[in-house]
Amino acid sequence: MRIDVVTIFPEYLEPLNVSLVGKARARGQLDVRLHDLRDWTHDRHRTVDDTPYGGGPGMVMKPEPWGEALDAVLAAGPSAGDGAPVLVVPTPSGRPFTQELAVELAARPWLIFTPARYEGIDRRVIDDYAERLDVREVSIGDYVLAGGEAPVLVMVEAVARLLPGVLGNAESHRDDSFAPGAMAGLLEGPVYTKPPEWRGRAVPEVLISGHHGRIGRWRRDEALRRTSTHRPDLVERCDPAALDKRDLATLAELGWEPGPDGRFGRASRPVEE
Ligand code: JAH
Repeated sequence: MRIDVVTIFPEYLEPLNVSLVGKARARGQLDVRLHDLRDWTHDRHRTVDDTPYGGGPGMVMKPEPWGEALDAVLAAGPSAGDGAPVLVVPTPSGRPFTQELAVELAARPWLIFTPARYEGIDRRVIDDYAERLDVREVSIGDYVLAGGEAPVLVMVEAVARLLPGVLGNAESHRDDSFAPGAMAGLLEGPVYTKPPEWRGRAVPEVLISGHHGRIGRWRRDEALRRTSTHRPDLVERCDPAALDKRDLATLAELGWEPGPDGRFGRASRPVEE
């Protein structure tokens, strides 16, 4: 896979040289190219921002450097026919970045990321490239950062680990909480390793029992408990058909019951008018 990133802070993306992504690059599984947006400015101060039309706080990224940068990156990309790029624009006003989107992006041959700073990029840039490219405005969560570089690090790692041959067996992704179908969209429960006792805390007996049936059941109950506590929205969204009798009993103990719509709700929820 080829990934281009256009940014005014290429040094912010140094972590792409490390660990899983760095190794994938060293092995030739991932070709990441960083570009300094200021290389496509023409004034003494290498200006990339200007005041917003209509007034208001902050600055907006000028369209011309982005247009020249993206045209140059597109012209220097993998040979035509190898597949059109997806343009990924991190923004707090984007669609949520999910495991599903990571899987979709991992199947594409070429991604171009355009992390902004200030109040974002002049709208016309996104609108212009959306006429020619698959453009995805994406948010990695409901908080505001100082720019899109950290989200690029997040998204590149989420995508890179899905590429063929990047993850070793020890870290295989079958059981990822958000892997489609893994645990019916549940969060993973706790994990333990040696020693069997640490600071007076024992590893749950069942995990040392060797009873694989009981272990699987215990893990599923823990996953349900954790999901109920941390992500009740995932329980509400969960397909009851993906759950067995024991799951339903555990959820009932946690205060959940299937509603008339077949979805889960808290048992004592008020009846809707
Ligand atoms: C902030 C440009 N979803 C997290 C996120 C993504 C992007 C930005 N902030 C938060 C951002 C300033 C300028 C992008």
